[in-house]
Amino acid sequence: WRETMAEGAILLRGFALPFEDRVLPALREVIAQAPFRHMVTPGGYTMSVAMSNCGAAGWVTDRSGYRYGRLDPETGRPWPALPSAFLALALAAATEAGYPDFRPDACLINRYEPGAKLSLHQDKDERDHSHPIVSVSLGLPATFQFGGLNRNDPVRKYALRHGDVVVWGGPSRLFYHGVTELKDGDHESLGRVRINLTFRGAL
Ligand code: MD5
Ligand code: FE
Repeated sequence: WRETMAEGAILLRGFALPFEDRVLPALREVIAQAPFRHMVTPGGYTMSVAMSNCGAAGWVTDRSGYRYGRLDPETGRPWPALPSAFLALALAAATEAGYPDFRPDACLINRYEPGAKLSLHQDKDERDHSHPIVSVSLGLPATFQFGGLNRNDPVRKYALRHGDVVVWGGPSRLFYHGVTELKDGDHESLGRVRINLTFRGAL
């Protein structure tokens, strides 16, 4: 159940399953306070993935660029706090992967509906890239693709399913990655969506 995808990238199959009874209700509370929205990229494209955040900071994009901010631009209020169930899951996964000191201050929540995708990109808006990113997959399965440090490096594909957790540290922290168009399906607890939680040390 523990697999190395690349140097520093550890896949923990089903690691989130024991947490799901606490994580799913907490997710619903966060989304009630900070609803999913389709953000616009600096280039003017509306993202097919809908996003929200919780924690001290949240990731946002608009015509002026990408950044982390303490306020939800839609409501003008601070992002909801990280639920204790989210934090417990993130810390347990980071510890399992060899990062016992990881203390996330941001959790980006991605919602994929059938057809939604995330094009190949790097995550580099965080201040300190020595912190790992902990990624939790929930709901419908997705094809995740990741390459290397250069955009044109060859990509490998992985199926990520409900309950899978990936800890991205070391060299893989800055690897190019994306998610292909979500296939339709019906997940028993989440319905026709994939949700991905990414825990980050942003500030
Ligand atoms: C997702 N989300 O499945 C992914 C999971 C994002 C995003 O990419 O930016 O919201 S995070 C995957 C990730 C993070 C950091 C490094 C690498 C992958 N990697 O080296 O491949 O919605
Ligand atoms: Fe990413």
